[in-house]
Amino acid sequence: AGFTDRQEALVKESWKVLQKDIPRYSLLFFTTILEIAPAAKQMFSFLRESDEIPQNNPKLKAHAVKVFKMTCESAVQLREKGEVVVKETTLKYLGSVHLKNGVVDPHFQVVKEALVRTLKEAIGDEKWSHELEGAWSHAYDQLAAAIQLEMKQEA
Ligand code: HEM
Ligand code: ISQ
Repeated sequence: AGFTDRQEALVKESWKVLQKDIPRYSLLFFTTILEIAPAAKQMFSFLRESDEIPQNNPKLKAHAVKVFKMTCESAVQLREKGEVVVKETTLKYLGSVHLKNGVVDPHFQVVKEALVRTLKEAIGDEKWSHELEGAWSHAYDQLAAAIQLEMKQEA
């Protein structure tokens, strides 16, 4: 299904809020993933060597930002074209990175839940809405589906 102007605007506005404190929200995003699925720790190279979650890890930050940004871009594409199209080379690369690191389907639900919780913390309860959650969830699901399909084709 497509996406309304309003849904797109909601996603874009909340992405701006996240951008106000990238170090905080990328760390919160990551911490929440591990809170929901502690075993996922082993999959991340920047964590395997350390006991604690690194507080200011450039890789962690950059990857987390990419997830936020790509989801936001997916929202724009859903509104413009009614579907999410990821550049072929990006999709191939992300498919292989996730496959290689042992990511499986249920993990995508974990990351989605962590993304939503992080957003909720950033936006605040007063401004939070089901509409906002629905818009991000939908954009994320479409993006995740593209990556998952690529992973299956490569496996
Ligand atoms: C790496 C995006 C879902 C685990 C990455 C990278 C990006 C990314 C951009 C960095 C690739 C690089 O430059 O090396 C996404 C997006 C997702 C998604 C857009 C969903 C829409 C997931 C899920 C998991 C996961 C569900 C499992 C919990 C990982 C791992 C790495 C990675 C383990 C490698 C990190 C490392 O050791 O360097 N992801 N990801 N990702 N992702 Fe995801
Ligand atoms: C990689 N893939 C999905 C989510 C992530 C969150 C934080 C850091 C890296 C990630």
